[in-house]
Amino acid sequence: DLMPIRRALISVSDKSEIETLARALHGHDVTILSTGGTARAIEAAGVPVTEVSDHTGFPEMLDGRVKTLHPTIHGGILGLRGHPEHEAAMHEHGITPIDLVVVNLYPFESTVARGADPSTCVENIDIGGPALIRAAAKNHGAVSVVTDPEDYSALIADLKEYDGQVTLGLRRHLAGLAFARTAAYDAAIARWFSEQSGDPFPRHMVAAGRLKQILRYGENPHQKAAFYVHGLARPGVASARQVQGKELSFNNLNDTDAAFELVSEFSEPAVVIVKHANPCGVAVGETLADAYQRALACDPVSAFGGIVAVNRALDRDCAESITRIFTEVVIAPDADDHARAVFAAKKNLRLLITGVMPDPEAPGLSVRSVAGGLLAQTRDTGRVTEADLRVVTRRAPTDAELSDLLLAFRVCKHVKSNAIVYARNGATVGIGAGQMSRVDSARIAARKALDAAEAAGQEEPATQGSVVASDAFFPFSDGLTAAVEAGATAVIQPGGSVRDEEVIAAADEAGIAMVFTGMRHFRH
Ligand code: 93A
Repeated sequence: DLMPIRRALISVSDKSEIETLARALHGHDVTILSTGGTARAIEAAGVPVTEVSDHTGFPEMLDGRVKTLHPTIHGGILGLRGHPEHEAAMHEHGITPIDLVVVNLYPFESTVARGADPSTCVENIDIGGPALIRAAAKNHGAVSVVTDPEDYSALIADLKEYDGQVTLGLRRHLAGLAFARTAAYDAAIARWFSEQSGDPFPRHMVAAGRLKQILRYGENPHQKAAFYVHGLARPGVASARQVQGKELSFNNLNDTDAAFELVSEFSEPAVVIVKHANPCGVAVGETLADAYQRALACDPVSAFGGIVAVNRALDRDCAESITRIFTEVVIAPDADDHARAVFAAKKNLRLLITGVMPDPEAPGLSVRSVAGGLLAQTRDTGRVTEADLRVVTRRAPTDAELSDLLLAFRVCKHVKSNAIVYARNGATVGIGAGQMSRVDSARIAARKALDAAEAAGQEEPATQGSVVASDAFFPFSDGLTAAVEAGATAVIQPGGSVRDEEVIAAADEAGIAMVFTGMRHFRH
């Protein structure tokens, strides 16, 4: 099962650790073949190297598009060892075996991520590299293939332990990694093409991603879990830098994503607190600290152990407010030194910094798994503005009501359906989420506002004089009636029910204002 390595082909774009590898191979008397740039890097490390073009007698050509695509190379990788006909054919054509292929690919993903123009992206589609990798992985019975500097140490360890040879176990493992790499690489290319052509749903849906982290467990301790990220990611949990705190859990990541996506909807200073993937408080304010206090007031009981997202650099005031109660994760585009010092005193709190906010209107796909497949849809980039609203009641909303209506409806978009959101003065004051019946969500939202008022020693709940949003139309007037009883003075909802007339009549009778958005925001 052990195979000696006598000749290696090295062709890498990411040249990190290449000297270490070249020296180790040289130490085992391995002959090294290499392409132009890689050969120069290896030579610079003082290790002898033969250019592929000298080995094949055929020059690199077409701006490097043809470097290793030659039968002398591919025959040397693919020929079966100990197979009389293969060996005779190789001998006849002067092909010598290549026992190790070390290739990492043109950086297509990062070229796209940095916003390069299309022709630069295309030039970074590697053709020869994947061919080398796939050939070596197919012939892993004899050949080793390494596609990532991370794996150099495992190879070097085998060579050392087995005196210049590699075990079948490692060759098999590396072959699996190799095919996963070329698959993810082509997936990124296919995704780029479908983005370019504006076709979000190609014939084959490929989920490109690199393992970022094996998580301690999944949603529950008996489930295994991992976090995959694709280099083309929007700013958020996948790209964030963790400044401090314990390791993030599966649920942390999911909740943090929900919080950050919601807070990115607002242009004014905003704070979102999330529990179990639903917001339990959202507010905008003059400052983040002000917004935080008002977000917290919505449901202080649920906010305990929550995830906090903000859309501005964190300052000391806001950091001090956040750390007054137990908070699992804070995510922000940035944090100043004072804020960082405040958080540093809370060792377990996880602080994530993204550098930038995501664009809420940027196109993209959201994907979820179902048994035996995936459901893919374009992101919900729908954003209702004042111009989209149709007043359907005798009374039109006041300016103050209007701005709260728009806020409440925007929050609704990020609340599990059925969603009912009460808001007042730029803050949510009652959120009902995830119920099978809309009227239950309305009642729960009002009930939570009552509880919050009681806990704060206030006479009446903040739903008095609030506005209310519904993520989908009210099928009956009962949901609206529940909102009126809670003290709502204005309603925002998509409209479009066969019973719209009944619901409008109930609103008029109660003297409240109602607007239709014409857009629904289910979220499940
Ligand atoms: O342009 S290619 O698709 N044509 C080739 O024949 C080829 N062979 C290796 N790109 C090719 N490569 C890639 O060149 C490797 O995958 C590696 O990423 C890169 C290394 O080039 P250099 O050694 O000149 O820096």
